[in-house]
Amino acid sequence: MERTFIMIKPDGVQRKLVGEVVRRFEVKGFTLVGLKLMKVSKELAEKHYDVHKERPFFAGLIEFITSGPVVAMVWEGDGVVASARKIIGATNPLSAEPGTIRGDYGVTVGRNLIHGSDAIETAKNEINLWFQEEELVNWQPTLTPWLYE
Ligand code: IDP
Ligand code: MG
Repeated sequence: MERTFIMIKPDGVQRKLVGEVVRRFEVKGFTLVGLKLMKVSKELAEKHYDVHKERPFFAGLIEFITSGPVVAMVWEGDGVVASARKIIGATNPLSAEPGTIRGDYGVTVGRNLIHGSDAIETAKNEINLWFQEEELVNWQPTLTPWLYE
């Protein structure tokens, strides 16, 4: 089954949006298979955002991500990688559609609340970077027949 890596950034945690974000993925029909509240080291933040290391906003982004606790999660379900990106909304919250997390709660790109993997391969790498295998729980929700034909 497909999995994606989702992280509620420090602004999302400070703004008490953890429950709201988890709720949106749960009610959509995805399955939570890993979750932890953690302070992010500079090393982990830099690895996670390595693709952006030459960008002008990189230093600020690393400072922000390491500034307070984040909630790291792994969610599972058919098509979860692309669907999660839709639930999250566009990178710039002012361009994100109402009804998306960033569209409903954010006003600026440097405080856009949440991260979601952008492709299946990226998701695999990010899950490996953030979670040990034993931190992920393989389980079959009882409502599976009510979500999948
Ligand atoms: P994504 O999070 O929607 O995948 P990316 O382009 O991969 O967006 O950028 C990663 C993160 O870097 C963004 O979520 C945002 O926090 C930050 N970021 C991107 N562009 C800017 C910018 O122009 N200024 C400040 N921060 C930015
Ligand atoms: Mg990205």
